[in-house]
Amino acid sequence: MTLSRRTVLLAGAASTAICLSGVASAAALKIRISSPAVDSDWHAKMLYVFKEELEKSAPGEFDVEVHLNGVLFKQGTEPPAMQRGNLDMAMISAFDIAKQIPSWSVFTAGYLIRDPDHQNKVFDGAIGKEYYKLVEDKMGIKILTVAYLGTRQINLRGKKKITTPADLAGVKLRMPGSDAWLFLGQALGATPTPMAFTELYTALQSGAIDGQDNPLPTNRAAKFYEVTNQIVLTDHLVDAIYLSMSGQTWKKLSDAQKQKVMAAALKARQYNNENRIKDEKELVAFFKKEGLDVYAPDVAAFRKHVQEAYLKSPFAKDWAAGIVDKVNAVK
Ligand code: KDO
Repeated sequence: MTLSRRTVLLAGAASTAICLSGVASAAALKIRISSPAVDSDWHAKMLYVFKEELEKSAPGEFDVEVHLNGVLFKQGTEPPAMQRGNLDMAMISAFDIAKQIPSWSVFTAGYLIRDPDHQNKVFDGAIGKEYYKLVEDKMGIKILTVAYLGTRQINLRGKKKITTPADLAGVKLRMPGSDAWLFLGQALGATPTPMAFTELYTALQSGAIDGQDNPLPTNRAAKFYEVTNQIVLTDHLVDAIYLSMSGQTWKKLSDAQKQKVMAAALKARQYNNENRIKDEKELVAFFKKEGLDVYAPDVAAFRKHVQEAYLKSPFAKDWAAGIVDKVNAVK
C-alpha cells in the first residue's frame, strides 16, 4: 500500500484527535471558589478541607482554587456569578438567597434557629430538602451543605452599656448591604448602615460606624476587637452559610463525582462546625484579656423586640404558611 499525502494527513489528524481527547479526559475540572472570608476564619479553612478531601477521593479529577477576601467576586455578587456560569462555588447566605426567593427570608429572622444542632437538623431534614430544591429550581444553584457561621453578637466602639434594644437607638450599626440584613439591624433597635465586610475594619477604626455584628470567631479572625471596646452577647442570629455550586458546574459531574463532592462538603462542614463551636466557648475569655467589656444584655428583651418586628414585617408575608411552627418543632 502506498501512502498518499491524503492518508498521511488523515492519519496525522486521527493521532492528534486521540492525543487531544487523551489530554482532555486527563485534565482536571477547575473549580473556583470565592468568599469574602479572611484566611484564618473557619469557613475559609473549611474550603481547603473540601479541596483536600477531593484530592484524596478523586485524585487528579478536580483542580479546586480557593479565592478569599472578596478578591475574585465582591461579597453578595457570588450568586449571580454562579448563575451566569462565571464562578463554580461560593458560600452564600440566606440573605443572598432571599433577594431572589423571598420565602427564604424566614431564615434571615433573628431568634428563630436555636443552636448549631437545630440548624443541622432543620437543613438536613425535610425543610432543607424543600428549600434547597427551590434554590436549585429557581436559581440554578446546588446547595451542597449548610455550615455554621456562628452566633452573631453586637460589637461596638464606646463604653455605653447596652441592656435593651432601646439602648441601641441612634447607634450606627454596620450590616451587609441588603434589605433583609438592614432589617435585622433595625429589628435590634439600631440604625443600620450598609457596608461590605472587607471595608469594616477601617470603618470601625475611623469611627465612620459605631459597631458591627458578627460571630465571635469572625471577630477574632478579622481583628475587629482591635478597633472596638465591647461585645454585647445578644445571640441574635444563629447564622448559616451554604456551601454551593453553580448548577452549570454540577451538571458537568458524573454521578460518582457528585457523591465525592457531597462527601467532601460534609467533611468540610464537620471541620468548620467543630472548630467554630469550640472557639465560641473559649473566645469570651480571649476578648476580655484583650481589654474588651464582654457581657450579656437582657436577651429576653431583644428576643421579644426582634421576633415582634419580624412577624409584623413585610418579609413575613412571603413566608410559607406554618413554616415558623415547623422550624420550631424540629427537635
Ligand atoms: C458579614 O459581612 O458580616 C458576614 O458575616 C455575612 C455572611 O453572610 C458572610 O458573607 C460573611 O460575612 C463572610 O463570609 C465573611 O466572614
